[in-house]
Amino acid sequence: MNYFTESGNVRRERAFGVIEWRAGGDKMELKSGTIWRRAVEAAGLGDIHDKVLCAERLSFDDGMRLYAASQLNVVGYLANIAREKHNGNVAYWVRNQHINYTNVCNKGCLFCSFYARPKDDARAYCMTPEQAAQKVANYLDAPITEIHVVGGVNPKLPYEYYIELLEAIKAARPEAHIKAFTMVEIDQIVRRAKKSPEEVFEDLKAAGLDALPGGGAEVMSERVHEDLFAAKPNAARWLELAQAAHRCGLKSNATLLYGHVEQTPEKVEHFMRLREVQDDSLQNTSGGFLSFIPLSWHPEKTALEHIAPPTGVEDLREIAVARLMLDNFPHIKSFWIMNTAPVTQCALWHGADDVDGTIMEYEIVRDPGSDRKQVLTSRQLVEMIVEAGREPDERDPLYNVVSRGLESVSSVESLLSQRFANQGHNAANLDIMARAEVVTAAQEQKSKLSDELARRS
Ligand code: V47
Repeated sequence: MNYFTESGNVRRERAFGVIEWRAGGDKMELKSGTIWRRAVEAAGLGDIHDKVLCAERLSFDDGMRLYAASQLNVVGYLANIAREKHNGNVAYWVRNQHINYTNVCNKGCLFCSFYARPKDDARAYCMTPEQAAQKVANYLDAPITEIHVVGGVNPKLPYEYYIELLEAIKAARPEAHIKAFTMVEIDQIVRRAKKSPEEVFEDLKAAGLDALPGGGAEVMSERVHEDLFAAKPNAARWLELAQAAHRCGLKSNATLLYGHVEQTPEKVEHFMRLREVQDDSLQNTSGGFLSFIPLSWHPEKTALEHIAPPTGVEDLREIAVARLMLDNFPHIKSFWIMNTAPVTQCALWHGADDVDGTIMEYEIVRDPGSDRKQVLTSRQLVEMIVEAGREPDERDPLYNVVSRGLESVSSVESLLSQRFANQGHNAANLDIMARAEVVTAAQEQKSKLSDELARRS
């Protein structure tokens, strides 16, 4: 709306600010007091807004208040300011392939449905390096740039297995980056190697390792560690290994598993600890952590199945608070497998700048009765971003831009559909691949929940 003020100035009000031209002068002033400012103040977050505008660091208490604020849209608005400062209008996606090389795990985490006990579990599997390489070979006609490799902590695997696994994958697809092993697997590999973490990272790099995924720290709280994943290395060890990786020149990600028994101060503490480690690495390098991924917990088939999963609304708040607290992390990812495609589209306006990728197959969270394929095609990822009003950029795991906008969206998906048809995958799966939102049964249920919540609010 444009109008004349009493002093004859021309004033233009927009949701993002007020611009005023003085009568007879060319000076322009930007004023606060906008619709959004009023909403932020009504939510009691005016001081945090000021800090976000000046890129001033938020405190532990600020983090607690962002979780407590009743208006998600205000928290999302603040996160979006930070998001656009870091990444403008761009939303990243990646052509990737996940390989979960073994589900055998001796950690027994109560939040997990993926693992099989080392002894007498009919579900147990472990790929040989050659079988993992065959998985890579299955997708050679798709221009994948990232191979994401994680698995359980399988006590039978010798050090050489991990080296050979990387070598076999690299040989099958030399041009792709390998992003492999959470710090929990690294802890196990270091023990098997009987070497220092630095020596192990150098060996793994020589075998083809390019970067490390997040995962494994879950939530940095001794209490939750004791209750849900006591057999895993604790937060201090996870951070120590991440720092060793960064010193060896490897980039890594970090995650937070939320929505189970954790409490808000524990999540804020998680951010504070990650931020501190990233500060340290920024003193010597361009920063060891690349992306932070809040992981929405899926209770299905876990020992904690009685706990209700987080809603889409909660997922958006996690993304937003992460963006605001982790001011030294370049990227915040909304992993569509966990969050669903529609929630991920909203997340692009609540702090996220990355939707992850094509995935292909995912074992850690899936409907046990369904096919293990969980795919979004490159076209679907790009359409999802464009429909949400952001500019898609395809990236590799190190966030080098591979293609911009719609430039590289080809007929990859029809190639994939053909191959799946040849391999006898069922019609429902092909139907899923053709849809704009690809969601597993669990994810569909979750998005129904968030629709219902939106209708009630
Ligand atoms: O550490 C296990 C989580 C993680 C469940 O770095 C579960 O780009 C939800 O770290 N519900 C592994 N989550 C996955 C991971 C990851 C995923 C996507 C991208 C990146 C990246 C990393 O999965 C585990 C654990 O926190 N997890 N069980 C569950 N039922």
